[in-house]
Amino acid sequence: NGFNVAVVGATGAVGQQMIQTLVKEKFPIKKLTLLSSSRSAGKIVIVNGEEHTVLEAKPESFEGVDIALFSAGGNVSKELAPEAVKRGAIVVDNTSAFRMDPETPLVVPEVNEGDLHLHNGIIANPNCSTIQMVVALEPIRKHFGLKKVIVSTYQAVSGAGASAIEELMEQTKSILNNEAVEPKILPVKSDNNHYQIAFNAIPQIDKFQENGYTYEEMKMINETKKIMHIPKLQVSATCVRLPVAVSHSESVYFEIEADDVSANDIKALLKDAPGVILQDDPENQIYPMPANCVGSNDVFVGRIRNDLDEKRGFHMWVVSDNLLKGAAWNSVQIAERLVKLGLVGERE
Ligand code: 11C
Repeated sequence: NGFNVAVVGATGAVGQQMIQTLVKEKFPIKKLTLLSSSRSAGKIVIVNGEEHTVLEAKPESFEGVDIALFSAGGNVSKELAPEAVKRGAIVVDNTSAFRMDPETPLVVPEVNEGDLHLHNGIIANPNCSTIQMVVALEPIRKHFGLKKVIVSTYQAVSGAGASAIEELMEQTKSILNNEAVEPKILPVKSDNNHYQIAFNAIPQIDKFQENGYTYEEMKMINETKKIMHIPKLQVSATCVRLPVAVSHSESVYFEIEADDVSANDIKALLKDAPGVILQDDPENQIYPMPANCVGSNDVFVGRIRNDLDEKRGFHMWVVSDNLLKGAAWNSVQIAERLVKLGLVGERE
């Protein structure tokens, strides 16, 4: 009993975490199919002690598949997600291919699980930096209303894939050995210039758009409005890459609609919020840090304080494992919710 599950992009940084999360969360799997581009096909992946050969993803690969988790890049999703749907699968897509399509729900279960009912075969998993921010903002929106958000991110290199983690490690070693570095991947592999990430901070994640914002920044802006169902929300973002391997951090400024709300009210709310762990005790130097969040499915929040000039304005610090809540766990959580809501058919 269980479901036929396919993971597309099974050898990537997120794909690997998807497989581990399916196992860790004991997702009811009848058959697991691991798929990838032709480049990685043939690789062996061990799942629960069993060897699985990664197969090249083709339209026919999805025959008999109930749930397909995609994380192999937008072009693969654009080509193959509709093929999977045609063959009866529900797709949870962790790329930007369908996120802003009005017909495709963009879901973070703690925020807008109800949107799952509107699916047409594909559910989009938001960008990692968006997910952790909206998990922290949603309880605030619900109780006090939300008017404005300004976020600055401090993002881990794993967001740019396994090769970017390698680049950070190699550069760090070279610099410590007084050797020259030759950046090849960050900030964006396909862009013209590449910069050192070790001992540095790069204020570019993804390509620049005509309006001067990067695509990562525009994802945070547009996806937040869609997930939270507030098209008029004022949102701005500055996204920065740091020499951290895993877990994104964010400094979030937000303005609420309600009057007479204190930082303690916000803390009390977040203490019991789903998917949130409050770590906020400045006297004892307790606050979230990326190194402590790796491997956890939760979103960690701390440093909650009132703005000194704007009485409806607050600041907070939000950290989460970008490969888990930001990607693999949110996708598997969506799959779990689809099962619970009876939106995916179990096969005999
Ligand atoms: C990064 N946020 O840290 C990106 C990675 O749209 O799912 C996630 C890309 C995406 O580079």
